[in-house]
Amino acid sequence: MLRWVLGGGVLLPVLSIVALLIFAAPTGRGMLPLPLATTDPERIEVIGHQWWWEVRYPGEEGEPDVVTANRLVMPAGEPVDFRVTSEDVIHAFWIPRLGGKRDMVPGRFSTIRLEADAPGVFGGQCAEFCGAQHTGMQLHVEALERDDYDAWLDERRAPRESIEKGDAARAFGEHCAACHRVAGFPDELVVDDTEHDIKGPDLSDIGSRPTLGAGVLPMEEGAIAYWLQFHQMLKPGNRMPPHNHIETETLQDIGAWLETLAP
Ligand code: HEC
Ligand SMILES: [Cu+2]
Repeated sequence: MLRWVLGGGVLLPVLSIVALLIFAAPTGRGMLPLPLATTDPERIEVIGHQWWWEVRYPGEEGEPDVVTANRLVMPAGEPVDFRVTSEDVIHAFWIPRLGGKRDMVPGRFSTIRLEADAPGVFGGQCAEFCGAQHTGMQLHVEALERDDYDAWLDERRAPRESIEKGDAARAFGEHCAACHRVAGFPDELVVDDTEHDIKGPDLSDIGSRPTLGAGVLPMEEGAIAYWLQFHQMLKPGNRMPPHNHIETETLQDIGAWLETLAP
C-alpha cells in the first residue's frame, strides 16, 4: 500500500514534472526578450483591434514606420521580438506553428520572441475571445529570407509616386480617408467631419495583400469592391459602417483604385 502511495503519488509526478521542466525551461527562456550576444533582434509591433491586426515596422532614426495590416512579414532563421498591445479590448497574439501566445493588453506593451526556422507561410489567430468576430481575426504570416525581407521593407519605405487625384481618389477622400490611411494621399482631399474614434486598417499596400477583412476574403480582382458592398454580410458586426449610401459604381471605382496601391 505504502509503495503505491509513494510510487504513484510522489515518485511518478516528480519524475514527470522534472522531465517536462527539462524541455520547457529552455523553450520558455527562448521566448523571453533577453539581450542576445550577437545582434539585436528585428522588432515588429503588432496592435490588436476589433477585429483586425495592425503591424508596424519601426523605422531607424528619421525613417518612417512601415505600417500594414492583417499580414505579418518576418525574416526567417533569426529571432524576432514582437511587441504587442491592443487599442480596445484584450486580444492575444498567436502563431501556433512558431510557439507560445502573448496577451495584447490595452495600454501596455508585452514582448514575445519567436523564430521561424525556414521561410514559409503560417496562420496566426487571435487567441483571446474579443467579441463577435473573434474567429474572423486571422493573421497571414510570411517568413522570408533576410534579403527578401529587407527588400520588402525597402519597397514600402520608398517615397510614393504621387497618387493620382482622379474621381476614385476624391471619393476615397470623402468617404473613407477619415478612418483609413494611405501613404502619400493628398491632405487636401481628406474630408473628416465624422465624430467617431474608429480606426481602420492602413491601406497603403492593400493591392499587394493576400486577404481582405483579416482573412475573410482572398484578394483577387474585384475583391475590394465586393468587400465594400457586402462586408457586413461577410463579417457581421465588423466596425466598418455599411456603405449603402454610396453608389455601387463609385464603390467599384474606389475598389479598382485601391487595388493599384502596391509598392
Ligand atoms: C468609420 C470608419 C471607417 C470608414 C468610414 C471606412 N472604413 Fe474601411 N474599415 C474600417 C474598419 C474598422 C475595418 C476593419 C474591419 C474588420 O476587418 O473587422 C475596415 C476594413 C476595410 C478594408 C479591408 C482592409 C483589410 O486590411 O483587409 C478595406 C479595403 C476598407 N475598409 C476600405 C474602405 C473604403 C474604400 C471606405 C470608403 C468607401 C471605407 N473603408 C470606409 C473602418 C472604416
Ligand atoms: Cu480575439
